[in-house]
Amino acid sequence: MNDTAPAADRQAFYDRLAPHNLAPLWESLHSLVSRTPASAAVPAHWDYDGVVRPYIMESGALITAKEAERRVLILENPGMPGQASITPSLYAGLQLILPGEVAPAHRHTQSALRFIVEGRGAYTAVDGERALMQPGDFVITPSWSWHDHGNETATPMVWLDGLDIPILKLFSASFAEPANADSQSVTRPPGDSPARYGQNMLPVDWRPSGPASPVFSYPYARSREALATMARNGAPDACHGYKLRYVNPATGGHAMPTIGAFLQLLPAGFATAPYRATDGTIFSVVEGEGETLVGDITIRWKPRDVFVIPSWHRHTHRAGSEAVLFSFSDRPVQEALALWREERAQG
Ligand code: GTQ
Repeated sequence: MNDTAPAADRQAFYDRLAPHNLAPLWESLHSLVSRTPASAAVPAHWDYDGVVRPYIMESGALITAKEAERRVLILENPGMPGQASITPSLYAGLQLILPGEVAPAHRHTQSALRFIVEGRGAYTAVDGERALMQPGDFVITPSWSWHDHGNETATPMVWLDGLDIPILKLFSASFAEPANADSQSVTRPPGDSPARYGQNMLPVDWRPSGPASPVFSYPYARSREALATMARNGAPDACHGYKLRYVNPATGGHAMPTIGAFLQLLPAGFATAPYRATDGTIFSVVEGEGETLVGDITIRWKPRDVFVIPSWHRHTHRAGSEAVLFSFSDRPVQEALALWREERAQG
């Protein structure tokens, strides 16, 4: 073979390789080892009130939470149809639980976060302790923790689920099991974990048993107040506005080892400087209206909408009114592997 071998000869060679489970690297080298990230995901936006909510409510009439086990509409990235992924590494869905329902207890090696979108007062129970949920609360169910969700209120409850399902799939490391009762027995009263681990103090002889945060509920009221105080007392970051990271108070690391989560405030009229990072990021709008420019796409968002910015897509946010955005990504994984990169402005 030389530089001038006819394409047909090469193809004939490839065809003879295939039955032996062999393939020529040189045909795919530059897409396998790209000069810059090439995500299969594309920027996408889900309009909650206009489009998604009616379908979620319709699902409530078709199947119970018990039969479904989890009654969720998956937010699937249009660049990755059929893959139950919002980015190549993360899954997102919107889960509905109606008054009187229980999503039965189970556990799995996937880590999950909940970000409350609608309704107030239903609970997620994690390892025997219930957290009552309000809009904007961030709740985690770490890998292998027992969890069930119940709604003893009079109104539907909807939250955004974020899980590392594609990461566990990549590693072929999924284990799951149901509990022997729909609702796990309550072994500690609500508020126990926040008292022990969430007051900038820790029980004196306590040692973490794993990487996940022992605080499994981060109420919106406290995070929102922190952002408001930051905004009163200092200048915003050019790329992020005022942005906080949810942490494991025992380590200062992310709340879970595979998913990082953030809450940011953008003052009315503020436009962020162009920014990109290697962690494709899912945003849930809590307050305010605005737009995000990514390439030649403009995503116009309002409260309860979800949108996704894939890896290495330069973007800017513009807040029409004061806005609060929740977001999550696989940043902790990339950081642990020393792969995470960002680029602020220019370029
Ligand atoms: O609540 O445990 O959206 O196991 C997907 C899988 C939620 C959950 C999802 C799950 C859950």
